[in-house]
Amino acid sequence: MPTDSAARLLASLSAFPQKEAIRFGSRTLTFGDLDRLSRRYAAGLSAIGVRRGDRVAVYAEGSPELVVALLGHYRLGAVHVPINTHYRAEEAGHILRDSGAGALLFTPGPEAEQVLAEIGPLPGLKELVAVGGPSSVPGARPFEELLAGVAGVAGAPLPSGAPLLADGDAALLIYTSGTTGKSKGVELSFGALVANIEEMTRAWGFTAADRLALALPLFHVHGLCLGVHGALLHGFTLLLSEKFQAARIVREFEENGATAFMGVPTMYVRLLEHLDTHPAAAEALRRARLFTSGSAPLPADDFRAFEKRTGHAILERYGMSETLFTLSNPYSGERRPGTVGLPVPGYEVKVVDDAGQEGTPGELGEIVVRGNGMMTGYWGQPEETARSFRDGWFLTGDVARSDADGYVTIVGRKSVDIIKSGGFKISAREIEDVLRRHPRVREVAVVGAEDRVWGQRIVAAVVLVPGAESAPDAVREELDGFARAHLADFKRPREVLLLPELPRNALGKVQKHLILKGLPGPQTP
Ligand code: MCA
Ligand code: AMP
Repeated sequence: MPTDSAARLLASLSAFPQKEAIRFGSRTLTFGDLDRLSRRYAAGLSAIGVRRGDRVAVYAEGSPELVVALLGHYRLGAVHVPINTHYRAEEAGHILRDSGAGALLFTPGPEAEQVLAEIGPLPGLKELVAVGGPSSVPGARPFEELLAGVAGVAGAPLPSGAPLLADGDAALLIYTSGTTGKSKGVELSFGALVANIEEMTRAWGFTAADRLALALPLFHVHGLCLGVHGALLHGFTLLLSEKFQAARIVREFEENGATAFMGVPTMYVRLLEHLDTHPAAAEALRRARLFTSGSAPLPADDFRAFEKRTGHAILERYGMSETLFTLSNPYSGERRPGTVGLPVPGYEVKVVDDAGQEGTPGELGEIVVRGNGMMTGYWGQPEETARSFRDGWFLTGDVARSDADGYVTIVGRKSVDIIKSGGFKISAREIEDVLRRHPRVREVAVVGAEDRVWGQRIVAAVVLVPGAESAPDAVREELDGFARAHLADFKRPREVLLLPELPRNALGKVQKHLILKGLPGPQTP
């Protein structure tokens, strides 16, 4: 029997066949179109040998086809594995290898094709599917071929009805950075996804009448889970953009009847800048029902500036790939600037000391959570999974205080090695591991410095190999080129400090806070 969770995700497809599901520029797809296309795509995938439980990786720009693919994967019971499209060969190759993906969807173009060429053949990766245009990659099938029925392969029956998937089956495998270099796969089940996204979006008053302006990437849980899964669960319309542009978001409200927007704080900085130069745009935003923010701290000043311009108190919430969405300011009730609010229904949240004991209100501690949106575990890493829990509570690594009335304020992270820039989570260790391979580099320490637009910006403190020094600008340029070649663009250090030595304590441990201390405060790039 189909279970509630998987069936709930597909229910709108048949419930609202004529209704606009996605508007993407001049294109529109109804829920009926999503139903028909995702069945065909699932049949096409099945015909080329993809089976239930297989991982299908998606390294592609946001488009309606990605929603068709997601639904097709769910119909087949294949696990959807998104890959950040900024990733270069080492980062994307790691995910393909670690997940054991049997098929990969990619957006054709020189950058992605170069990345695929650098990764080279992988034994498990049998099928490449080009989505969004023709590709010169040998053996790559066009996405349309899967929709049309695959030539030369015995036709597989169209998957019909809801899939035979249990709540505990893996739906998504999403890679996230940790403190230890390479990213880890977070396995999310249908049960966890549906339980948490339904609770969160219901608490925010979403219904089928909404039209969500969505410019978040579809390779992280913010855009993919809250945005796409929220739309599927409630039957609301997505006004989808491939890329965030403030003017485009305003147009979604002015011309396309948007009712809501979800963004990271950097997007609100950009919206505020846009309102500075286009004050009339505030009128269209004023008519909206809801603006939410998450993935990084929203500065209280930006909250207030946005409220002053548009009349909207941005609803800030908190989450993690591992736990989905666990704290949120209320929809009705006080949205308190600088805080992430109260536990989301289905979750318990505590702020605890190192022994796991809750303190008194106002005391700093680590946020620990337990509830129904929790990951199944880190893919293939049972020990790492076990280490991330204590007595059944997930250890978030985020440091916060809880007020007497339960509102939680995040003040930082336990590890300085986790950086959040523009909503992307970045491992300082991963950047250090790459830069250390440069022949001029003897030692390197990467830190996240406060930044007005990005929240944090990446700074690398570098000690050069004796005798390998050169003009500072030339060294910086070389390191920049090296970082560009090996890392996603957003992980590239924006500043390189050339130091005679790294600050260390008596035990030889690098004192990253001293590197940060030497830097100026929040900067606009
Ligand atoms: C782009 N750039 C960045 C970032 N993004 N630099 C630092 N941090 C970034 N996040 C740089 C590029 O390297 C490039 O630099 C220049 O900006 C222009 O690149 P472009 O791609 O055109 O930038 P953009 O389109 O303006 O991107 C900014 C953005 C984007 C829209 C804010 O970063 C974004 O979509 N962020 C959302 C991330 C997200 O969804 N996180 C949710 C994770 P150069 O020109 O020098 O090469 S899930 C999560 O956190 C939890 C669960 C939660 O609670 O939600
Ligand atoms: P990710 O691994 O990309 O899912 O990022 C999760 C992390 O983002 C959390 O552990 C927090 O550090 C951060 N985060 C998410 N939402 C907020 C928020 N509203 N305020 C502060 N930090 C946040």
